[in-house]
Amino acid sequence: MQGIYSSKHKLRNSKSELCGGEFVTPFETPQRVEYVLKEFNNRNIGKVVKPIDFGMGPLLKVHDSRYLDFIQSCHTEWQQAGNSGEAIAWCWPSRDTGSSFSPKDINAKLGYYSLSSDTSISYGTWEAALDSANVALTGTKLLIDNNSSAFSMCRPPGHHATRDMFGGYCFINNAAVAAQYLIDSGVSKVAVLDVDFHHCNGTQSIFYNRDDVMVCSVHGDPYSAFPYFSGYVNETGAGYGKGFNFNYPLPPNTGYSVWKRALCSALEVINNYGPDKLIVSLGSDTFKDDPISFFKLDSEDFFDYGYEISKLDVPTLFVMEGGYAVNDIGVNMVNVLQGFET
Ligand code: 5XA
Ligand code: ZN
Repeated sequence: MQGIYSSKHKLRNSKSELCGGEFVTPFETPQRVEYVLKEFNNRNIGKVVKPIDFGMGPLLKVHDSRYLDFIQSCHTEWQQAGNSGEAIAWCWPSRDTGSSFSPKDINAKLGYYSLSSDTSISYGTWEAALDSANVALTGTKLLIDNNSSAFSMCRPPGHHATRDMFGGYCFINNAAVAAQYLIDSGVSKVAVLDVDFHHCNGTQSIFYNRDDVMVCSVHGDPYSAFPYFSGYVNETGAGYGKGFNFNYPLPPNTGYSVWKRALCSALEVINNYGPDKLIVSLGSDTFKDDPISFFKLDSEDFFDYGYEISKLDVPTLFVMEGGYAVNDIGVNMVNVLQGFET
């Protein structure tokens, strides 16, 4: 399996995250991908290639153009407004205004285009996010050209980013951009399986009305976990998408046997759908020592579920999402790939 890696991810190196009422050093650090790359190479999983530049076209198929302009210009605009720290949203449109208000002030734009205050926009964020999408798209192209599987070492992650909102460390929805690119390349049916600890609110919302991209997610119950406002069982799609969205929320302290049962239910649903290609949003924050999550998976469980996914026998693109136990992130992520290749 080939890997796709860009050193430009290092440009995303924010210094501030609002967590538990305090500013902390962000959990989503540059080290994460470096450890994954190291383990991928140590275990000789495959060749590692650099991303191709796909331009803005594939991103505009999934995201609002004003939103992308905002992410691109935000840090500069923030500084020009006289701010010295990183750009952090702090004021949101009130739900009862319900207007199609177009924000002008940088503070208003931050609130308008964000879904949480954990994610600052720092120097280099746009460049890193753009190349993270290219990393996903290059993996997608490998899937199309070679009909083989690939691993896109995306950073920053993407699955919380909606059509026009950033948050949860995500700016461009890499998995959604990849899925849309597959559809635009003539693939009829794509499934996205999200195994990150957190519900993929962004991916879900982007494809919620569609039957050509099925979305299944196994995650921490949003009654107790970010993103709190989506990821419930009754969210099953709408319109043409009715019956093409599946959520498997699980409670605190869930261990592997229960988690695997939910995964296998999702795999059965995907198998019945019969996708031509599969995208796995791969987060290792289901690990027992993850600092911001509450599942109890061990490192060897990652190998086992990689094998379970391989039974679908569908060309698969793994897109890196979350996972913050940095000392174990390489082993856990690469275990999935090795289990898949067994
Ligand atoms: O998958 N999403 C994440 O790992 C980010 C969660 C952010 C919570 N502040
Ligand atoms: Zn996560």
